[in-house]
Amino acid sequence: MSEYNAEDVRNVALVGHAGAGKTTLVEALLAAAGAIKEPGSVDKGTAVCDWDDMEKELKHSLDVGITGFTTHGKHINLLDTPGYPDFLGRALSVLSAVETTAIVVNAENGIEPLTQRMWKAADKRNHCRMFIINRIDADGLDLDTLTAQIREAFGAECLPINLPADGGQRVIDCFFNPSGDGADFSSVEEAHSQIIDQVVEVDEDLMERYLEQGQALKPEQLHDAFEEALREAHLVPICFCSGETGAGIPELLEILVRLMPNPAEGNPPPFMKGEGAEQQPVSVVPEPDKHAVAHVFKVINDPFRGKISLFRIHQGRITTNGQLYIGDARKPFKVNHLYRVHGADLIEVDEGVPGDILAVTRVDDIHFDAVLHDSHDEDHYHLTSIECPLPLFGLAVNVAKRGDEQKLTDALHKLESEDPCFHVEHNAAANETVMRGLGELHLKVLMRRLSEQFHVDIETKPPSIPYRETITNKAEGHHRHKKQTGGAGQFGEVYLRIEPRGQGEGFEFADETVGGCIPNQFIPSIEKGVRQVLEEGAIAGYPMQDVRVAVYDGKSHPVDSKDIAFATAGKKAFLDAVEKAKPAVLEPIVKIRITASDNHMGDLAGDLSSRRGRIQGSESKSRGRIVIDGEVPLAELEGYESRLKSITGGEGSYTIELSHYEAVPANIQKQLADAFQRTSDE
Ligand SMILES: Nc1nc2c(ncn2[C@@H]2O[C@H](COP(=O)(O)OP(=O)(O)O)[C@@H](O)[C@H]2O)c(=O)[nH]1
Ligand SMILES: [Mg+2]
Repeated sequence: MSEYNAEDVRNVALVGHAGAGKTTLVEALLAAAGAIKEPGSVDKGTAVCDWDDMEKELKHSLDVGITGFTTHGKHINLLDTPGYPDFLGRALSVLSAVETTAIVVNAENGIEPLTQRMWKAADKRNHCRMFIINRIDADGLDLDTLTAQIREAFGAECLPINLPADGGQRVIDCFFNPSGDGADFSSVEEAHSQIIDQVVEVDEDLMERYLEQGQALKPEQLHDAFEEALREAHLVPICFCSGETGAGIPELLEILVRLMPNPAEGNPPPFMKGEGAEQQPVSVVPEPDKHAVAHVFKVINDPFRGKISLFRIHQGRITTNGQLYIGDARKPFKVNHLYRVHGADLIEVDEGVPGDILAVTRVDDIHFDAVLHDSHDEDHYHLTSIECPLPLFGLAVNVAKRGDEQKLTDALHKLESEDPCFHVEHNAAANETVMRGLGELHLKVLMRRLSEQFHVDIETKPPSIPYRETITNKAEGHHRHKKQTGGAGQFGEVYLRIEPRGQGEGFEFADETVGGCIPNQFIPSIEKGVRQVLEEGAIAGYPMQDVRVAVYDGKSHPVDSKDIAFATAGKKAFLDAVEKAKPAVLEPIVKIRITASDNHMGDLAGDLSSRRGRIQGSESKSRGRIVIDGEVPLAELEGYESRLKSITGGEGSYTIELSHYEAVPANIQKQLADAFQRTSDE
């Protein structure tokens, strides 16, 4: 039996930029709730959620850390996430397991890139949100201004629910028991009435009692309206604390216990049934007596414990010895053991209720994002997925020792299954395997796992750039394929027109022949020939995109015309047309955002323009920081990480995302075409 019910569960993801103090906060909360004797430390390698060897060594979270504790009859699960943009995929994927996203802000640094990114993600997911301003023990803070900045960036619905006092040494509650003075800014009274005003706006009866009858409302009377305000993001509480000194930690705990939503109070999870245009939203509710429905938000391939699959129960109960289906599978697996997660430890339990976050081990068929359920009624269910950024940092990998190829493939496959932002692709044109991630650190960490956990030694090199080909003019092409050698001959003749389409519009093929000059059955053969060129490229060996091809005339032969003859004629007629249609090689252009100290602005701008980049804007941040936005060809970013570190003395960082494709300069197009000529002549 579970020691608590669904309504007692609180699931909270701690998100925000690296260094904000999320992992330290988990320690402080665990200690305040009595779940651990004393808080551990990230710096000493004793924190519950930074348990991995590499995390201890780097003193930073690289992956999600999960723990839970029971206090005041409530069970609180904390999902600690990494704050480096490199590990964004891992941070984003836990959002499907919680109702509440708590965005932790470093009081000294203020709003940082990941603060904004995670706010957007929580907003998309319709999460109840709160801000935790941490590290209020630091000297020389201006928390009044920071609060104003947060309200300006994220809306006036963000309101302090407690206030720092005595220069951040303690925190005064402004909601449950608002009394006392000495707040470092604003006043308890003002903060209290701002919150109440905001909450009563979602409930007319309450509003009337409060505004017209002047009734003082107790926290209990406000509870339902408070939850509604959270659900609608009509209220986003801001609270203050220091994970280091413990100031504000009991207050934060009280907010989690008494105010943050239980599974029924949060917005319902976006479950869908069916695929594509056919899919329909379905209701999944946190009631224990319904069919079980759980969602796998993370899998870990552990060298000792095998595959660990972490899931959140959204409906029904899951018990040991029960059976669960994975997605649409016909055969269930038996739940031999169920575990709760506490950092590195798996603690055996015999039952999970709605809202619970649990794990099973060694069920190899479970994959990331799978839905587990105990009745075929819930076949074809899936949870709307979280949008992850496209991984653009690539490295071509090869085994260092011949014979290890299969080992490498298997290991890469496992890593890919754990991380939504890590992709492995095979580039047939260049015959290379390319791994792609969100940043150099991301790939570095995964490479270490390849060697330490999977014992594969690899060699890496920069990957070929994913160029594309297209045409820029209309043209016509013709080919007559005729072969007469001994026995049966081959004959097919094709005339076609091609024209460019808009970027992203794709390929279109049309049959505009009249009078049956080409028998119907050969039209698909011609398309097959054209598609072969699209895949292999016409001028430089890269896939061709955004073209319209219309076959308008041709000839056939009653005996010698066959599939192969028209495929060849189609291919060559298309190549003939491309040659006259001003073909172009396109390259990926990325949006780049660089964060650094503002005295490096000049050097960074100069370096970017030497890489054919352009700066589109910059914004000054507090403490002499600057954020620079620009565009640059992906091909020019080779080695950028180390260049940036050397310009900024190690402190600068950057992120990229795909913007669009653009024609390469003529000299580069010539180089690429010449290289293609050479390899195809070999
Ligand atoms: N002064 C101070 N330092 C803190 C506080 N919280 C965390 N730190 C330190 O900040 C660094 C980063 O903390 P960590 O918990 O790893 O941040 P995370 O990246 O958000 O998980 C560590 O050196 C912590 O000891 C705080 O409230 N005050
Ligand atoms: Mg951390």
